[in-house]
Amino acid sequence: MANSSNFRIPNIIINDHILTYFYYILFIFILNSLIFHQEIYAIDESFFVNSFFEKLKYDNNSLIIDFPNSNITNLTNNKEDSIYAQIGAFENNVYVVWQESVSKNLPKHNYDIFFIKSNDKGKTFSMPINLSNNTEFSERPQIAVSENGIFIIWADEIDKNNKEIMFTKSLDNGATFSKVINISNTLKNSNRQEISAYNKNVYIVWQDTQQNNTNSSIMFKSSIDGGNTFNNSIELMNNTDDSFPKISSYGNYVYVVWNNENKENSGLFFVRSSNQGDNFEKAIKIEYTNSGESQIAVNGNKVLVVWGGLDSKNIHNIYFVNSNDNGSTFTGLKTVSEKITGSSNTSDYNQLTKIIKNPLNVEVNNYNLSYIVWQDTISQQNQDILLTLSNQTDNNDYTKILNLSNNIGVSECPSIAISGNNVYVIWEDFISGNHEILFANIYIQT
Ligand SMILES: [Ca+2]
Ligand SMILES: [Ca+2]
Ligand SMILES: [Ca+2]
Ligand SMILES: [Ca+2]
Repeated sequence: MANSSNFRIPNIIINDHILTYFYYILFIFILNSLIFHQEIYAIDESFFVNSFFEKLKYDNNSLIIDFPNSNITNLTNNKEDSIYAQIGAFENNVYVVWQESVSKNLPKHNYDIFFIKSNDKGKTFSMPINLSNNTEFSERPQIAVSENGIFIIWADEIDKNNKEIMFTKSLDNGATFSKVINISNTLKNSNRQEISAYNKNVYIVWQDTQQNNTNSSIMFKSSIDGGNTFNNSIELMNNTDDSFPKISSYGNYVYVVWNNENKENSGLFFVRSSNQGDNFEKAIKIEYTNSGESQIAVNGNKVLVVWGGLDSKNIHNIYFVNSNDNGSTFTGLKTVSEKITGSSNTSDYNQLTKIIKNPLNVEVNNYNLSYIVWQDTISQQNQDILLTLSNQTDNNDYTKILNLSNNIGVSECPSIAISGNNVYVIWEDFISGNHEILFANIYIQT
């Protein structure tokens, strides 16, 4: 009996162990399939290396190349109104924020700010996190990413005449976010916010507008401890009209650009700080006339300022200026049309100026290449998302234009992020009767 017991006991233990192990494996399998089914799948970059990129590089028949629809991912895919998405990237990570209606169980019209992330260069995305999760109308999220964290802002309508800029950050790669804080904290209407981050430095600009007044101030606020504390706000300019301040940073430099439609002082303005936003030099006017909503991107000492039109102002081309000395001096005015064709006297130039009809919501990113993405009018009913790029190091001209959305209906409000050879563009599209956030991963072979 003793022998038999001795023989059997270990067997039972082993069986129990195997059973426990089996249940564990089963549990993991079920958990995995649950998580997996909730993830969003995007396309693989290998496609582009073999076919799309070759077409982009060698197709001489067309100035505009259609991006394949089959390689666009719907990131939201819900019945809610999903709009105004922005994207950030760092190493293999891609982060997306957007504004979405959350009408369920609420007496009033409400939107919240949602966040998703990918850890595999946009192949799969996590489930959304609601960052604002409040009853105020939450709008226009912006995102900045550095090796020190993910920094996100948006505007909450506290009451009818007062919006405030809200801030949250994640220091664990988007797993959790800090308590939301009010950055602007003024009685004026605070909106049109933008954010930039460099290491632990976080910089925010917005527009503060007095009640019943179109004139507004360009406001700036900085943190040099990863968004734990913020310095007092600085007013960069007052008495501006229809301004859309934009911000970028690198090293100790902080750069801000904005448009001013106020007739007394109209133009495109640029100002920089060389001491992490402690104070700013005198603002300069980059362009006196013809300016619209601008964007700015920085890589090392290279500064690129780009602008298209406004809703109220059609300027028929995309303009830009470069600086190679941290914004001390800028090149003369250039247009994307002439940079692609090399001359304003060619038929290609004329063709391009027909393609670039009314560029809006221009976004730009500076890496080894610089990229410009915008929304443009294809027909009365259709707008599409267009992208072009240039090789900065060789100072080459811009290449062809890619039509990324390439669909019927209004595609609008693009945002771009770059990490390595991956260029990520998202935008808002009206498909199946509601707005969705669409995602394109353009693999650039260099
Ligand atoms: Ca939707
Ligand atoms: Ca809300
Ligand atoms: Ca305010
Ligand atoms: Ca379209």
